[in-house]
Amino acid sequence: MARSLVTETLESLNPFKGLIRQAEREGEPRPASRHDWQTDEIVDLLQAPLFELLDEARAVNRQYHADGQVQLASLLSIKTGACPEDCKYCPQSAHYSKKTGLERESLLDVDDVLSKAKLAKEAGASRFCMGAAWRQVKDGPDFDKVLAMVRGVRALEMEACVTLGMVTKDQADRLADAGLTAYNHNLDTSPEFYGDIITTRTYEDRLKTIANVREAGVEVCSGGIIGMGETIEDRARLLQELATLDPHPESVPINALVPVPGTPLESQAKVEPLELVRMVATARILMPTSFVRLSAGREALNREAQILCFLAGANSIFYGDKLLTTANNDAADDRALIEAAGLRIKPACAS
Ligand code: SAM
Ligand code: DTB
Ligand code: SF4
Repeated sequence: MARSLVTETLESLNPFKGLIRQAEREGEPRPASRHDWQTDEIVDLLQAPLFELLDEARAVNRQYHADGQVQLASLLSIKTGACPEDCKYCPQSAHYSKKTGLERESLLDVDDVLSKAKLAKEAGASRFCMGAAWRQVKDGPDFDKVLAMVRGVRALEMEACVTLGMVTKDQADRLADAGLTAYNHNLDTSPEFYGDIITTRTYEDRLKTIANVREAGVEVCSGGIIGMGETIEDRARLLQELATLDPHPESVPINALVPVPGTPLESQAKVEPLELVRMVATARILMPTSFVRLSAGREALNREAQILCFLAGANSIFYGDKLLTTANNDAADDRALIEAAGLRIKPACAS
């Protein structure tokens, strides 16, 4: 289709640098995913005029996710607290437990976990995510129990995801053999800001675990957190790191900091909802095929802000009244919200 003079004029006037290509794309095949996004391109997207950014994210969403499905992922902490890492945002770190007062709990029994997974499926979840406050996986009886949980969740014909800290290639292979769908390991923030947030393991450690998971043939779930005091460049660099992975992570959780009392980040200012909308929209544009999950911090959003996040390309949420240790939105409210937005719950399947 010929480019109109109006389009060209708008583009030449617009700081968004010609990213408005929606009309030109109608009927065109999907462009290949890019893995070479530059930091300044991503900063431009993050701070584009809001409606321009939303238009672009909507265009990508229409091309790649026309079915309007929202994935419901239920989350369970299978081993809580006493983590040796010092992540400044995390209520489960042993470094802050005197101040947070969080009680540690040892690994749950397989049957208890599977009965919770069954309830989650009955409530409409298609994915069950299990989180352990470990620095890394250790071979032995606890890991064997986690493998049994994964097998049990898969037998319920749900997708199974775990987040257990660092894993070796051999451990990732064992998880793959148990049928694991995805492994969650977040980059959390930019490589430059990372050392201000976590000192007990490196960005390279994180990337290595992600590579081990990918090599084992398990899907990668990796995202980050906004609201920790990072700059817009840090947000761009986080998204750039994620979008440089080839293939892109199949799931990208976008968390807004939940400032838990007793953690070093307890006094951080609340994330402005439109900042979250911008982060979601930019992730959608950069990683068109991924599930972009509106994650922690959703409880602080009103219905309209959540709908804006769906409009911006979020197509997955954590579902159920609890995240790991903090509260999440009411499940019935979420089902009503999805219906009000004209979206549909992604059905469970054995894939
Ligand atoms: N220990 C494992 C790890 O760090 O990979 C798994 C559990 S950890 C709690 C999973 C993720 O939850 C973190 O990477 C972080 O992105 C997110 N998270 C933890 N506490 C949070 C908070 N207070 N607000 C927002 N996100 C948080
Ligand atoms: C992710 O990115 N967010 C989830 C999940 N992956 C494991 C965890 C959010 C935790 C929020 C704080 C808490 O409940 O302890
Ligand atoms: Fe431990 Fe994970 Fe919390 Fe960091 S985010 S303290 S690794 S549970």
